[in-house]
Amino acid sequence: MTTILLTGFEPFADDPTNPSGDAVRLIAERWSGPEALVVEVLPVIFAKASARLGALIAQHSPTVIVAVGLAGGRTAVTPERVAINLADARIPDNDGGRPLDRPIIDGGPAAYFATLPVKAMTAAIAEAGVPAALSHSAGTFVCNHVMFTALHETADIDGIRAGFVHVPYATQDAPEGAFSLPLNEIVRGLEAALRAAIDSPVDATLPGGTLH
Ligand code: PCA
Repeated sequence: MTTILLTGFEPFADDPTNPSGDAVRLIAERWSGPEALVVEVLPVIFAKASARLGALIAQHSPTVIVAVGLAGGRTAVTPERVAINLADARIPDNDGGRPLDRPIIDGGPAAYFATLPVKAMTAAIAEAGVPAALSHSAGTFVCNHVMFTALHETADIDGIRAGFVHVPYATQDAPEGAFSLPLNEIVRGLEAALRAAIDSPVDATLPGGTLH
């Protein structure tokens, strides 16, 4: 049976919750297949998060990996196109770790493109009626770290596609004045993205670039 791996993150910084972790738990409860879905909430700790993801890949041999994280301040659900080989933490992770200007993989490539159909996923989120945009930077914190290591570990394995989606704050826990979406909209957007990731082995040819 085809297995899909979907991850979110625990809360970090000053936020009481993390909609990425809450959303993937809800998706697991509602999942009706036909693929098997493995869901896990990762720690916001550089080394632990990537090690756990590596262990899940080895244990379950998923064909599609979608990791999800919170990008507070974003105004849409955003599939990420690129992960860069750089850890540069503006804030400490949940274990106090704060790498600065460090490669994630010494001697590794500068970047990987997502191997998921990011434009088809963005279109599917929009079709579900949820604000959607393609992103060209996953930042330099734990989310980029997890995306980069997932792509590095799966680079030589045929038949595995991997990528990352950042989500805005959920309305119930958004800081005052911040853009947010109701958690159930985030869930619907992610479900649409996940379905597109599974069903579109080749990406759609659509506009999605940015001018700046
Ligand atoms: N967002 C952070 C790490 C965990 C999360 O949900 C990030 O964008 O790196």
